[in-house]
Amino acid sequence: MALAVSGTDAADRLDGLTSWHADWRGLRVVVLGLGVTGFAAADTLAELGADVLVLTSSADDERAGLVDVIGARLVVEPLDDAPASLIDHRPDLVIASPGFHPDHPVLAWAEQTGVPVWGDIELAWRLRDKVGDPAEWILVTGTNGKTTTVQLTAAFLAAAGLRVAPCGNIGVPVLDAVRDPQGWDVLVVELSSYQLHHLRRSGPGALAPHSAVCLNLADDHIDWHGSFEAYRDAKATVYANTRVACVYNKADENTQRMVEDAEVQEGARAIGFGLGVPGPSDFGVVDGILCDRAFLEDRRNTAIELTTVIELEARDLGAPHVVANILAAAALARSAGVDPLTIRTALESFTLDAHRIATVAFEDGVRWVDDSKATNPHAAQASLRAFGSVVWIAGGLLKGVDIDDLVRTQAHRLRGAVLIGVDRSELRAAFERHAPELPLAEVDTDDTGDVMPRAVRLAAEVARAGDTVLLAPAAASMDQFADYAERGHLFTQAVHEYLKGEADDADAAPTRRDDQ
Ligand code: UMA
Repeated sequence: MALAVSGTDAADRLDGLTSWHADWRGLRVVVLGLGVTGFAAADTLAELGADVLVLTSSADDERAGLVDVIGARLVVEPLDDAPASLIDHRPDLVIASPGFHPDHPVLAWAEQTGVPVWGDIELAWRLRDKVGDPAEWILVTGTNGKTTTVQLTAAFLAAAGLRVAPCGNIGVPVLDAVRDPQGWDVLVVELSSYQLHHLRRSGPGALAPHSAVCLNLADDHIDWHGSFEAYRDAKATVYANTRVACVYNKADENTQRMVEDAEVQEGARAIGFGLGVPGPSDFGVVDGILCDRAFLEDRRNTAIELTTVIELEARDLGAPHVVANILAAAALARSAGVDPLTIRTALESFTLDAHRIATVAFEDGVRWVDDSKATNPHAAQASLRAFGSVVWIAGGLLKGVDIDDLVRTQAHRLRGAVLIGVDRSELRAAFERHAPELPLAEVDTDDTGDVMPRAVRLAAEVARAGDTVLLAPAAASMDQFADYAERGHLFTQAVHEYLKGEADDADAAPTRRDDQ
């Protein structure tokens, strides 16, 4: 029987594991989950010689089949409790995939027994010296706009000739980026609140990013974190130990306070961004010109032009929240030395991902917009604000957040609303309270294929020339769709079919005598 290492020895050993080239051999690790994160963690640790057990309540067959090949073991079981396989493995360390809730029985067991838990992001940080000089890390979080801001920042850095990898919550595990043999100059890391929850702010595994931003903060994932305060505290971790620039949103006090309270490194600057006139050390907008008033010598008296709102509108990038994302990304890129002209040039070829405030049709004066990515009230509010008169398609899974304020503050711009999804009653109640006169229609089917055709028909009945029919559900999609992308895709398809049907009907209609 192997001799048990004392708790102190195990902790000392883990403290020393801050490099790819450290000795990870024989370390007993339990990896929780076998999604993209769990697989990347198991693969990495097995390559380093650790003794890896993957525990998960479900796994797809392809990944499950590969666990053996990479030299790890897999146990698939319900995980309602700490299973015997976990206890028998006697782990020195648990690596939790982001989706594991903080109260998960295995994490509760780890806490009770004193076994450290790391997220995949800490593991990746410790291993960042695998290929040549470690890349700089730029961190992006926030309730909304993370992925767009990561893509913008990466586009600006790439246009400046840097080797840059967007990764993290965007869908590519940071461990995959760190292990890429080609090496990178900069990783632009999107962090979810789940990933931030598992990060420590000090000690050997604490991140020290080049720059960081929390774009905004609003109710989301409250069911996961337990309270808004816990969610906010997780998000605030993004700024810990920042070395160069802490970028915050001037329109969101929470983000400013996070920067004020953050323990950063000597010399790190606070840089604000916002849609108003920038102060010295800010990014903002003056007379339709986006400007940098932070990274220049004479910031008291001058500012540098980055681009204009008109140019952005011409490229479908003019919605206020998109302009805010561009300012934040420009601040991060400028903090890394990218020049203003490079940013302007990169914007000329930048396009938003699908389902983000995308105009999918314009017919008879009505604009049809797919913003299926607006999965919470804060995102839906930003979307609604971009238009004058709106027929709003809303609803889905509300994830425990309050919809009341959104309905109250946005009702004035609505021509009507069409409610979809399982949490319709909460939305309906909010409309009854704040806009009882507003035309309201409901789609009560659960049939995935039928929801959008019906919603589109109902919306078309109320829409007038000059209106926008906006899918910005303010809710998650999983009650009726595989994900927000499927929801947006089915909406777009339904819009095109509806408009085609209308056109065919018009063609087929007998010509009236007085038209001749
Ligand atoms: N699992 C359990 N028990 C649990 C939870 C999960 O056994 O209680 C298992 C599942 O059976 C599965 C695996 O864990 O085998 C899934 O792990 P995961 O949910 O952490 O998902 P990954 O595939 O590892 O993807 C994660 C992020 N997912 C979540 O945070 C839920 C991805 O973000 C991210 O792109 C990826 O890591 C790489 O970093 C997705 C997301 O929805 C896009 N994020 C949320 C958001 O953006 O709102 C936070």
